[in-house]
Amino acid sequence: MAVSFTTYLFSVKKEIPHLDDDLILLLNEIASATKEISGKVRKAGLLNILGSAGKTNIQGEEVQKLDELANEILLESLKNCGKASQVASEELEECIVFSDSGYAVAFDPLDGSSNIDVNISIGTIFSIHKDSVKKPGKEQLAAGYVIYGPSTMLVMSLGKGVVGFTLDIESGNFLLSHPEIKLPEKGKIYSINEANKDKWTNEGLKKFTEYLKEEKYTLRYVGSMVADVHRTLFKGGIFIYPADKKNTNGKLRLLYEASPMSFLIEQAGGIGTTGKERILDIVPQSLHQRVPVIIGSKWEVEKCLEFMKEE
Ligand code: AFP
Repeated sequence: MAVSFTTYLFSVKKEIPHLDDDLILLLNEIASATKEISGKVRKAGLLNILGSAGKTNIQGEEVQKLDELANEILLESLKNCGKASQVASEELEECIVFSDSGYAVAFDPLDGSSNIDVNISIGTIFSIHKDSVKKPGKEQLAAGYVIYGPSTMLVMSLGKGVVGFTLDIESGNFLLSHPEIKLPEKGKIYSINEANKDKWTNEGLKKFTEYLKEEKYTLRYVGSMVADVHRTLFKGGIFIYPADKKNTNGKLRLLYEASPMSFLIEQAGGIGTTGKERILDIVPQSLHQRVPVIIGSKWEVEKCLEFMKEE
């Protein structure tokens, strides 16, 4: 039988100095919580948990019932495991502080909410720091996501490459399925919401997407960052959510979207930038801070920056 998530963590413990028993316990709690969320997502239509919860969150977005449920499941797990010092969530205005030392967790409980009711891949994104979530992404101890797609996969980095596990429904275990995920140097796919093109503030970016079309790239855009980044990790290419006239700092949140995804992309051999700076160098100023996101294979991101600089 393939290696389970817990066995894998203990097997790499000696190679990763910061991977102590408390962090292993915390990661296992996140894995268990996402298994529970996966179960809810897979039969959401039968459980009357589709649709809106009839309220808006700190982002001004309509909260879906599954957003709320996923948030509660993760909060409960993190509280019970007793290893989390503080927790920040897309669905919570403020951080919840459990203690002044321990592991600080930031998460997007259900990324891609607009796709929930139409049964398109969604996910949970998590980022783990020591003591406080307000640290630059390069100091993450662990980051990853769980994608609820045709299969449920957990993709993670502990700062020594990227690894993937697939949820085995029979045993209920996340089993090692992708021991070493490496981003192709160059791809043939670009991912950006081109419907916003007229609002993009950088003309060079518009020329870049036209250039990719001439280069016979194809466009794929799901609208769930987890799904669009997962595809980019495996197929290569580039995912972009730029600043535009509406979202002048971009739309995606630094702590629980841009930073953990950039950590994975860099660990897999790619680049994560705002167009002006490395996303993992940014010192967070606020909990729900937004940043422009350009992440993916080296070749495409460097080419994109060339076009954006010519602007
Ligand atoms: P949430 O619905 O969880 O906020 O996620 C959606 C998202 O933040 C991210 O997953 C997508 O990449 C992006 O927004 C989609 O935004 P557009 O609908 O504006 O393209």
